[in-house]
Amino acid sequence: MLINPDRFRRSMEEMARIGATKGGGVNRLTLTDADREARDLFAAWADDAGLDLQIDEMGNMFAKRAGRENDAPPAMAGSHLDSVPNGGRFDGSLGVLAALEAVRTLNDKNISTRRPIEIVNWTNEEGPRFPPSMLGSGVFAGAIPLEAAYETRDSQGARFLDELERIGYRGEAPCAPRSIGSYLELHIEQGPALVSEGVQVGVVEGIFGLTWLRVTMKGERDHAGPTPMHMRRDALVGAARTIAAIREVPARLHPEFVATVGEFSLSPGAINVIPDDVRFSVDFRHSEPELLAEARRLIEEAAHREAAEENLEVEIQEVGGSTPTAFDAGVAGAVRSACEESGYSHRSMWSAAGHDARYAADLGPTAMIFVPCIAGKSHSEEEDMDWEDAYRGCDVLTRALLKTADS
Ligand code: HGY
Ligand code: MN
Ligand code: MN
Repeated sequence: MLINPDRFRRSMEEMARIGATKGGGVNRLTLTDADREARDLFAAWADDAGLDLQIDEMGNMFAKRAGRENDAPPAMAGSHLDSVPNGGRFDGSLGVLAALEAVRTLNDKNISTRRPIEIVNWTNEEGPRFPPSMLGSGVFAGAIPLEAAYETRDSQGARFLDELERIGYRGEAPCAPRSIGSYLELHIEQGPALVSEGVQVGVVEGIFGLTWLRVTMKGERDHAGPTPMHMRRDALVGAARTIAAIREVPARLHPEFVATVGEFSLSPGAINVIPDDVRFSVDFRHSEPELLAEARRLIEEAAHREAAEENLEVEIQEVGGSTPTAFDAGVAGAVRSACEESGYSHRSMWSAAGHDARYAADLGPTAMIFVPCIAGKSHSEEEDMDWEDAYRGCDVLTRALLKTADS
């Protein structure tokens, strides 16, 4: 291997101590103190590696290693250091710290590259605190207006901009599209394909589109006892029937189609009161835009039908979305030949998880590298991986980055 596995593992384990949870995961919601601590640690390591750190208006961090043609569009590699609530210690940090290990390796071996290399830590890749996901890369790619991102509020009413300033990461550099030579992102697969097939590396050639909705159903609060059933406007019943209908949508569209209701709240939440206000989210994904549009139609149709049935008001708000995107064959080819150089088994695949690579692909040739995680589990404290898989992924990233930085 080109890289130094022990050094890479030590950095991963030190980063995993920030926001560490009792269950072995991490809680590093974007723009919290834990996120700031992770950013500070990454900044210190970037400085130790002699990198020039730029922070932009969205808090995206770009640690630059000079290239022989230092004004050439950079070869970028990165991911994110924020997590979902009680998430895993590999999701995101693997890609940022593998890129750091790649640069440390080039420094050790005194290898220069034509292009500068930029390691990226994207702000708010995950999204649960400040939807939508991939917010920092979305603004960077010009897909999301900066002002809209700044005004986003979390469930406690905290404003994105205020939290970004509070942790001291509202940078000066413009967060706006610029040309990139290439972008590579190493990530755990977060699914079962590589593990079930015993394949070591995924050459990721594209990424699913996703849509996030928030549905509100309002009925009438009343007494659970004397209110006859035919006189009720029960928001929970309408929501429950809608959620059951949403569960049937993927099977009607495609075996790889997915839909999830992850957030749910109701009021007043008292045992003897008919609920009058229920809110829930819907996350649905696929590689074909037409199927995403059809799913949207079916979900909205179900919500309006069940609301009418129970005489409820219904509001459906889109809170995030990105279109399916094919990555670059050339960069995917660099990943493939990096696997062949090291004799790692590999297969082509698409990502059903959202990643910042989706937006990097709008600015330059992009591809991703997947490595297996245990049982394909992620977004949970049990997320885990075999360190040999982490080393192989970092090795492939380093070799592929050498190719794209000299392309
Ligand atoms: O939701 C996603 O797919 C990503 O983990 N934010
Ligand atoms: Mn991730
Ligand atoms: Mn994630």
